[in-house]
This record gives sequence, structure tokens and C-alpha cells, in this order.
Amino acid sequence: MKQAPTEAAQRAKRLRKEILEHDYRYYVLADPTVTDETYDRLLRELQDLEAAYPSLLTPDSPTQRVGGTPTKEFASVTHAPPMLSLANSYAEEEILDFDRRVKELLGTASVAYTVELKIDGVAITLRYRDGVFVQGATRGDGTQGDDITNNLRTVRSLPLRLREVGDGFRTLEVRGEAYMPRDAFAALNRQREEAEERTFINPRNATAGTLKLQDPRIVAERPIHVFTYTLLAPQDKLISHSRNLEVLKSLGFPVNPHHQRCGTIDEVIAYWKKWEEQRDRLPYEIDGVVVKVDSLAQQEELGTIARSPRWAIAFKFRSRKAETTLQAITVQVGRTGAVTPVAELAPVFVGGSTVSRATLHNVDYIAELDLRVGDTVIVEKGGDVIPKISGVVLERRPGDARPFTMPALCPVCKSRLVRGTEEVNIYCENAECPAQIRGRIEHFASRGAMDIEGLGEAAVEQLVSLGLVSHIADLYTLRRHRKTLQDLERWGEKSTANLLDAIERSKAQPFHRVLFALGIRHVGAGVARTIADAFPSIDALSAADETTLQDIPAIGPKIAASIARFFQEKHNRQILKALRAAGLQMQGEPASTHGALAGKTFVITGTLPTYSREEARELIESHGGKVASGVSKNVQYVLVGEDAGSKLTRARELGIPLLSEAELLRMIS
Ligand code: 0OX
Repeated sequence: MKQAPTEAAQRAKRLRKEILEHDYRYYVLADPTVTDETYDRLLRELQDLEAAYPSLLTPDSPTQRVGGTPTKEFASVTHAPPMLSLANSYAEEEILDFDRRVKELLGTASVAYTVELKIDGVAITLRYRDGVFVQGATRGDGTQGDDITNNLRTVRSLPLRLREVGDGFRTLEVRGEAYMPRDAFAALNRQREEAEERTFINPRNATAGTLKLQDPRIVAERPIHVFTYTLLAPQDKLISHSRNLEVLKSLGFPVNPHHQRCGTIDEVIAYWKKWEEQRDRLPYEIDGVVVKVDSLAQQEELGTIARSPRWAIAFKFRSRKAETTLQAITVQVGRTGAVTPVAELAPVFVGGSTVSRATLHNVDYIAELDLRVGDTVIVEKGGDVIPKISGVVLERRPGDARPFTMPALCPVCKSRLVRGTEEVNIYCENAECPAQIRGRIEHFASRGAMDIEGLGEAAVEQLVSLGLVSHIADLYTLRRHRKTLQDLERWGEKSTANLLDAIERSKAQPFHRVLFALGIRHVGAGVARTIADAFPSIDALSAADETTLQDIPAIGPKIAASIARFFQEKHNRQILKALRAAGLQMQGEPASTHGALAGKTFVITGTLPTYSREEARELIESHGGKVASGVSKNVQYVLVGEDAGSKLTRARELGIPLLSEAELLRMIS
């Protein structure tokens, strides 16, 4: 191996140290001092040096986050001491009991606690030798877990080398929680939905599923973060949990900032109440708070019982899960012909609303859960509030519970159902199936698409069954049937006029919405925007071959093939012709020169007080502004809401003006 000159070796060492410090400022202190460009330059310089002199490469180098190749199975890791689990409590009374028990066992009248948020993630443990990350593992059964070192290496907020703080903490074990922020979870699910892949039930499942992947390269693309809370080090310098959290932070570990030291149990209860109310403002999921006796000497005195410490307890929030019975499984035919099973549930109140249906995605999903009609099931509202069935209570399975079999024929048009190639989905391939016709029109009119008010499920059903509309382009000639409509039950003059007006107005919807509304398989709202940015018009898009399409970032072979297929079909080309004749927007608009926000690019971050992000985007665009997804020098304003994250930090770094929702509204008025 080529020997590196001393200067190169010193430069590599210096670069690693500098990058480590920038990681610390970014991930732990949330206060970076350099721009992304500067950071990337340093990283690239190090990569180049290591490529020139491979002898310089070390396992703790920040260039080594995606090392290792896919594995077949994980090695086992023994936890010493075991990874403890928390006893749960749900009511004030139980917390008061806990406090009484602790005081009684310690023989003291008062005790100091540290309370922290209970992150709803996956417990992990991390080992460092001589300051270098050497092994990471899952909790497993508490005594033995899986060695997921290569997956954890990809987690950017996890330090590959400890900061040197001159306190002798070099060989140690740290435990914490891996999690996925809610936004990132929703984006991942959206992406999976568009690719017709199975979505995750909640951010915790997404995290667990990701950490179990055998290919670290896929893990590296998923937004996993960590918070640490346990420090195991041989030093007898450790005195308290709150001090440990400080040490963890100074060593370079992310520590959740919302912990608090409480002198009384009333303060603990107040903390729990506060976070039960405010949990939705956090960018990640929490399912309660954790109460820990602060003094480590007292912790030791209290000890553990059956793998749970006597010195700590989880104080959980009211659940967003509920049990109910699965009364039936029906099947639904979507606009693409995909046949999805749907759970028909005994209505149950969960997380603020009543749930009586939940999608079951496909037969594999049902098989994996081993669902039977008649079962008691667990309904859960995850990070995206769509109710999902997350499990079966097997002990309560009735003797006559029936397994589900997919029907052989389409429940709507009775044509034979077909299993897609390499897919878990089953399809009705009859494009004229009334369910598909209705589905395509409903999708076309829906809020994120052409947004035609008054054209919901019931209205579409009526129009289709009367033969007034059989494809989307028919909507634009519907005015010819004004008289027929007016005479229909529940319609009348006013509703008819409103609907025809709404259809007329939809002609002004921008190109990317038209693209989305067409219902091309695998082209969701996000992909439609990307395509509209890359192709000036529908003509340019329809002329593009699969290779050209795949040149666009985020467009893979599956989406490209689907788009190409769509434009090849004669029927689709006829519909496009009719839509063009009707006056729909078949091309992107040149950057607007009108409106109060013309020529300005915005980035939206955090939760706004009254507008959703999508509404804010529309508001900005309707006044001539543009909305970008990432903060860069080309952005003029960052619209900031509550709990804004790294985009806010980045905006501050670049000195980009920040705006509140109220300020934005003032700019427009
Ligand atoms: C969490 C969390 C989990 C240490 C002693 C028993 C459990 N999910 O946020 N566990 C612990 O503590 C361990 N703390 C937490 N904050």
C-alpha cells in the first residue's frame, strides 16, 4: 500500500477532527458555524486524500458511514449489563405510588427526579473503544440483540468518534433510542405508496424495519436519528442521571433537550401534563415521559426487579390505540384497477375520532397479521393519523373466526382478477369497470388534483351510472346536460350551476396538477411536480422515452415505464386531446411576473399557526412566488412555524430573512 506522506496524514487527521466538530455543532448543539458547502468541501477533501492514500483510512472516518456490504443475517451481541425495560404507569395515582415506594425504600422524605420525554422509537446500544465507535446493537430480548453496527454507522447524528473532553471517557457504552421524525416518516410512506410498496404503520415500525435491513446503503437513505440517555462507563465519576446527560452531550451524543430535574413528584406530574398537551408540536413521536431517580447512588440502592429498574418508570400518555372487532373484510376496486381489501370494524373511538374502516393493503398484509374475520384487532393512529390495524389479540380469537380469501372475480364488473407481475397487488384489468371509471373521475376531481368542489363520491356515482360521464374529459362537456342535471334528485338549478362553475374554474389549475390528476400509475403529487419542473409541456413529456425520463432524479425505472406506457395508449391520447381542446393547462407556466411575491422563492419549515404547509404553498404560488424544498442561496425567505428544524438553522447560517405566517399574510395584503 502506498505510504502517505506525513503532511497528508496530518491533514487527514485535522480534517477528521474538524468534521467531527462540525457534526457536533450541527447535530448536538443545533448551532452550526459553517455552510453545507464548506462542510461538503472538507468531506470531499478527506475522501480524496483517503482515495490517494488508502493507508490513511480509519473505521471512524466520517467518510465511512456507508461501509460494509449487504449481509444475510446479523451476528448476535450479548448485553452486559442487560438492557432494562421500563415499568409503565398511566395515571397520577400510579406515579404517586411510585414516589412513595422510592422514598420508603430509600428511607428519605424527599428525592430528586429527572424527567425526560419517552421517544417512541427503537432502543439501541452503542459501544466505543478508545473513543471510536466499534459496535452497535438492537435491544433484542434485553440480554441478546442483533449486531447492526453497519446500519447504525449510517446515522449521521451518531458520532463515529468521541469528542475529546479531557475526562477519560474513552471506552464506554451508550444507550438510547433510534427514531424517525414524523415528516420524514410521512415522506417515506408517500414515496412507498407511489411505488405501490407497503407503507409503514408508524414511525417506530419504520425505524425498526429500517434497522433490520441487511443492506446499509438503503439504511443510509432513510432519515434515522438518535437520542441517547444512558451512559455506562467504568468511571466512578458518574454521580447523577442529569450529569450523565451533560457528559453525553459534551462527548458528542445527541441528547433530547426537554429533560428537567424535579424536586417533587408534583413537578413530575405537571411535566407529564404539559407534554401530553404539547406532544403534537414535536417533530417526532413520543408516547409518554420517563421518570428517573436522579442520583446514581440511589439508583444502585433501589436496584432492579425482573429486568425493570425500581428507580425509573414510564408515565405514558393516553393511548392512540384501541381494540375492536373485525366484522368483515370487503374489497374495493381503485382507479388503477388495484383491488384492496378493507377492514370493516365495529366503530371505535381512537385518538380523537371514530374509526370504522381501515385499509388492509393486500393479501400479504392480511397473511402477515394472520387476520381472521371475527378477530379482536388493535387499531392504531400513527404519525400520519390514518388508522391502521397493527395487530391481532390472538387470545380473544373466537372459534369460528374465518380466514380471508381474495375473490376470483371483480366484485363490481365480475371480470377475472389478475395478480400483477412481481407485485403483491391484484388487479381488475377491465378498464371499463365502473369502479375504475368512478375512481379515475374521483381522483381527477380531488383536492390535491383538479379540486372540483361538489364532485365527490356520491356525485360521481350518479353521473357515471346515468351515463353522463364515462371518462374525465366528459366533465368538460357536461354543460350540455345542464337540463338533465337540474331535474335530478338532490341537484336542482343551484347545485348544477355550482358544479358547472367549479368544472370551468378547474381549467386554470396548473400543469403539475393536471399531470397528477391524470392518474398515471406511480405518479403521485410529488412526482407530478418533479416532472412538471423537468418538462415544459405535455407534448415534451409524451415524446420522452424511458431513458430520458430516468435521467430525472427521483424517477426510477418503474415510474418511467408507467409514464411511457400511459402516453402510448390510444385511449389516453384521445382523452388528452379532448382535455387540451377544453382548455386545460398542458404546459408549465413561465416564472410569474405578477403578484406580490413574483420572483421570490420561499422555503416552509415547522408547523404554522393556521395554514397547513400545502395551503401555505398554494397561497405563495397564487401570488406569484415559488416554493423550494431546501434552503439555499437562491431562497429569499424562510417561512417559519413552530418546532422548525435544520432548515431554520440553515437559513440563519446563510442569513436568509425569516418570516412568520402573519408577516407573509401582510406581504400579500
Ligand atoms: C425513551 C427512553 C427509554 C434506562 C433504564 C430503563 C430504561 N424511550 O425515550 N428508556 C429509558 O431508560 C432506560 N429512557 C428513555 N428516555
